[in-house]
Amino acid sequence: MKTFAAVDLGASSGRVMVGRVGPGTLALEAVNRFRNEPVRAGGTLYWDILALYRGVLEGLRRAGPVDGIGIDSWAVDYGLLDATGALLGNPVHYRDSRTEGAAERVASVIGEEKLYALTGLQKLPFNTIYQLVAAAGTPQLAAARQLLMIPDLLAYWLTGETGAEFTNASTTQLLDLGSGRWAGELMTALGIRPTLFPPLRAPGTVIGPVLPELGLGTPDVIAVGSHDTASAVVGVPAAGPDFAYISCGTWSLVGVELDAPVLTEASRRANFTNEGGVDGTVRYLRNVMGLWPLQECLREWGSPDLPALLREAAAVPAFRAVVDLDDPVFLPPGDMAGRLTRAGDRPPSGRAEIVRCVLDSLALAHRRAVRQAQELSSRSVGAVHIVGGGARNELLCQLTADACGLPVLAGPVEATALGNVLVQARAAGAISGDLPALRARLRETQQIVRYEPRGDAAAWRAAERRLEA
Ligand code: ADP
Ligand code: LRH
Repeated sequence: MKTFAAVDLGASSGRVMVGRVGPGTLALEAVNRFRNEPVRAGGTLYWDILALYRGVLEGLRRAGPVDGIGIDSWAVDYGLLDATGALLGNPVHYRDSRTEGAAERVASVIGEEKLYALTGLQKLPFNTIYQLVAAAGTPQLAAARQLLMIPDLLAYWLTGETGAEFTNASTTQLLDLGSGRWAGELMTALGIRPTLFPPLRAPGTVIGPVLPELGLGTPDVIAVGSHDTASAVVGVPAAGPDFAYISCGTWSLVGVELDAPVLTEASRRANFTNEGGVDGTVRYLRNVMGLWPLQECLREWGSPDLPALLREAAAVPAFRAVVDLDDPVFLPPGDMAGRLTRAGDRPPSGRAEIVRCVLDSLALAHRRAVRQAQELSSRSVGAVHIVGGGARNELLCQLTADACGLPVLAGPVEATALGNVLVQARAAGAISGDLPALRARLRETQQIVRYEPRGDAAAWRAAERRLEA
């Protein structure tokens, strides 16, 4: 039996999990969970990176001796290091407003069609490329010698080694999809210094041993799919290739797994992305607003009991209010209940109706993305897997099955940590096999709940038409 620590930092919370892997065994235990609370200071929204690092260190201390450590986190954000290796300021949160107008500046240098052909990425206002263009000319960027994505920054603090893990690098929109290398010419054309970017490293490679002075022993830190969504998709317990996944937490990442990117004009217009996955796969997906609006409402309402609120929402009649959750108006934090109320064609009133509005609307957005993913990639789908915290939301899982007209297989909730552990375990020789083999192990060991679609297709079509009106 071998033991691996998975550090998984989501936008709403972080955790350190211990995974035990042996013949027929894959067991996961949480040793530390901590909230991820951004801080606004001087008008900028930051991640509290040192609080997160403290949570990681505490988790690794509690984990005890392990055979490997893997780190994943949300994508696109980074820390800058100066010439001595010191962190230059707190990493800025992707929901900060500094990127306003940056996409237009990039488009004036490289056309959107060309950028899509080169990088395969959907246009999200907070992609690293736009963040760096927004930061152009700041003394901080001028002083920077190295840019490390969040998981790579934590790995640097643990090992002293720098590098850029491939799956997360693919979310920067600064990676050449064809060659799998940094897009140096694109960077130069945009005034971004290519020397900021360390060499790429593949999931499954050893980064280095933990520094002895940290008092955690010296296990190897192993590169995993360090983009949390890459690890989550490894952790989808699918039986064959004909599945769609929804990695459902702060975001819903909705798509299919492919062997090759889809770079058609229709795909670009539908804002589908081709992110780099583990074992050379392509995560062909769309970012749907996810449970973020619900999280923000709960924050505003002083964190009421979520299961109780979901029971009340289940009793609200369907489709009283629906909103287009793809609208970027919902991206920033604050006044979420107000924005939802103003956006609905029939304004929801009261907490239960607002929650129901979010869930009906999210199921509608899932439906649209699952359908588009199939159409655009020509991959037909027999079931939808929901993994992540959203798999605990029975109402959302059922509504998604209804909306998609497909069975939903919900779980594991901790698919990301499981994907992280599996890639480490394979690198360390504790298990072997390709992604289907890793997923077979998940099916044998993890609890999965099945939701059958209830046949009210006409009602979903009618609700969809209300959004189009
Ligand atoms: P992230 O990685 O983006 O931080 P998670 O995968 O941890 O997100 O999922 C967090 C979400 O899980 C929360 O927004 C919440 O809606 C949902 N969730 C957590 N606990 C429950 C629960 N008991 N019932 C229903 N949903 C839950
Ligand atoms: C989910 C996620 C997603 C990105 C977003 C910034 O946590 O990594 O895949 O688009 O955060």
